[in-house]
Amino acid sequence: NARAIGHNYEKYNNWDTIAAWTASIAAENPDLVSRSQIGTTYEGRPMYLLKVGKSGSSKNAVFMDCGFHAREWISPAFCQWFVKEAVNKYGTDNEITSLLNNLDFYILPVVNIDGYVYTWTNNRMWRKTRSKNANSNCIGTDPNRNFDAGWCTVGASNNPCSDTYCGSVPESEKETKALADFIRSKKSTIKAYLTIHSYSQMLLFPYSYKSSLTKDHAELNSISKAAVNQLASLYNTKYTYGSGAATIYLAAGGSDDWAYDLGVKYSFTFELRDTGRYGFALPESQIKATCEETFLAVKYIANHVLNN
Ligand code: ING
Ligand code: ZN
Repeated sequence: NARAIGHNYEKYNNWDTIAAWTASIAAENPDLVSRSQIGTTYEGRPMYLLKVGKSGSSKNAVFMDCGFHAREWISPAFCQWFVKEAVNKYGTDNEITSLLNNLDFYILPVVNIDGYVYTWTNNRMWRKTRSKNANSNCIGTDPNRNFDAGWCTVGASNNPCSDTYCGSVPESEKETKALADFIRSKKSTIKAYLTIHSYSQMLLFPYSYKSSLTKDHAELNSISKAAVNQLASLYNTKYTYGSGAATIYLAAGGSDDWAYDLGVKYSFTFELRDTGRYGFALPESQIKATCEETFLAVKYIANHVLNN
């Protein structure tokens, strides 16, 4: 199928192109990739999920999502890159072959599809979903304030006009509900949750909704240190790391904190390039290097999951 073969991984792709790509990458790699739909967005778009891994019984899984926030375009670009690298290197690269033989990767290339479409058509800097709010003319909820983890207690707003509006209730958004339902349904096999944002060059782990440290803090901190060292080994890109509360800001309702409290120990938020020069408008010329370096960090975490 020429569509995925000719897919341009070094450009930002619109939703129609990404949706078509999910079909063709699965069709071209039936032994490694399968596509399902975990839900439908507020505006009615299908939320496609790719399962990447050699078929086998009772495998543990890593879940990774991209495109929570509409304007963070480098994030969906990374999910596409990740799937391409996995299928292209399977069978020749020993490390990737072993990862795909022993783990399944669930990849959700765009969570907030309606918002992503809106950044292509109306407002490049849109962040939230596109759902209507009762008693307000303002649109949208911040999907990363909409999870049931200290919901709306800190670093979030109950004003529908705010960019960090937490929503009317936890999982009020069809998109966050679909994601949470999927993870709950596969709770026993999902060992890692990775959510890809930009920008700031940080690797964050729970908690963000409170300042106290998790019981796994020492382990998550040492994984993060090693993962950012891997990332920097390629182009010397510097990442900071630590709990969200101590590293970026106190913010409740994030998906990584929710996944961790559900029992997914290896729960991380990536904040990809850059540190503010271009911000959300990271030039396409940086897609390749950003994805290559990030791939090393994700691979490190996946190997840790496999060996622990
Ligand atoms: N940053 C994240 C945000 O949603 C974050 C930081 C991570 C908050 C984890 C809460 C939990 O604000 C970006 N750039 O979106
Ligand atoms: Zn974000």
